[in-house]
Amino acid sequence: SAKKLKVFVTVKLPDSVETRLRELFDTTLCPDKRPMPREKLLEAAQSAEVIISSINDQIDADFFAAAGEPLKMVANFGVGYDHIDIQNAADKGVIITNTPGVLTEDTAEMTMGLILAVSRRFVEGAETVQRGEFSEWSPTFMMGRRIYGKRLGIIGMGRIGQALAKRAKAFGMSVHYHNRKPVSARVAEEIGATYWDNLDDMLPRVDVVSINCPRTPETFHLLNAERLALLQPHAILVNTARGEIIDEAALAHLLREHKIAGVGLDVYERLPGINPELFGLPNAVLLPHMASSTIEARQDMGDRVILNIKTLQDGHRPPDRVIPAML
Ligand code: 8YV
Repeated sequence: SAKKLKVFVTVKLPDSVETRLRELFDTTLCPDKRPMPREKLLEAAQSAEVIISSINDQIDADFFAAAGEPLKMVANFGVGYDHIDIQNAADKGVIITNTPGVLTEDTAEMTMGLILAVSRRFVEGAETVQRGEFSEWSPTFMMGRRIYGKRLGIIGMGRIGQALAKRAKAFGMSVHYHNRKPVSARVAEEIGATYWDNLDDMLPRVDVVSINCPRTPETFHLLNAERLALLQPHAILVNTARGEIIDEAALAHLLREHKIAGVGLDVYERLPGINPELFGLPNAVLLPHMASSTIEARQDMGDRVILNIKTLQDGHRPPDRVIPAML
């Protein structure tokens, strides 16, 4: 059998995944001190053949400058790879892989949950009870807005957008979407969604907006102050993609001015350093980047990472390779 690859892991993974990694490869697990210091990553890059990275690591030009001759691949634990300079990786001949497909349903589930949580005021209601402040029911208490019959506008109709579209349809919403191009005829028939070529035309015409596109140079601050201003005052916005797609300061301002009805966010522009203007608002449901955090998805993501490394170790082309042309 092939020589075991020297693998370095930058994050704590589920125990079962770590066990399998140690069986198959010459694995160095994530050091106990977390978050892992940057120097540790750069040091590991000098001798490792494979690095298992996460969104916490900047796999940038400095990383590739520090990387040693042995480095063959960075296997990202996650589908989004906006923290990886894939052009630089390609220039250096380093393979980049991600984990597509295995967290689609989980992320779509959480997005649907956020839409419901914001429109039906789950968090406000639950906190009211927890504080012991629910003692008498009234018909006008905690009124939210139904999502049945409403229009959902999805930005980015890839795997996750499509999984969300199916769920939204089952809840009685009509689905609209903006994407670089319309989906294939087969997908269009399956999801029954209306395509908007121009995002600015879609935004004022929907009740709920969900962001499900990758973060690329083109989608950075896609929802800037001007675009956010196109939303209707009763609209809600949810983001389970990447924080940088929304201008967070502009969004906080809009919420405070009651120009939109609510937001559900799982991702933020900077960590640490969520805009404090978002805090303390009853109509902002803020989650700690947990849309793909299920026992099942984390296992499947680990399996996918392992499959990619094992394939490389066996001398073949890893299945989930990402290349600059995909941007
Ligand atoms: C992960 C994610 O939790 O896959 C992604 O793009 O954002 C999440 O599923 C995170 O990226 C882990 O690296």
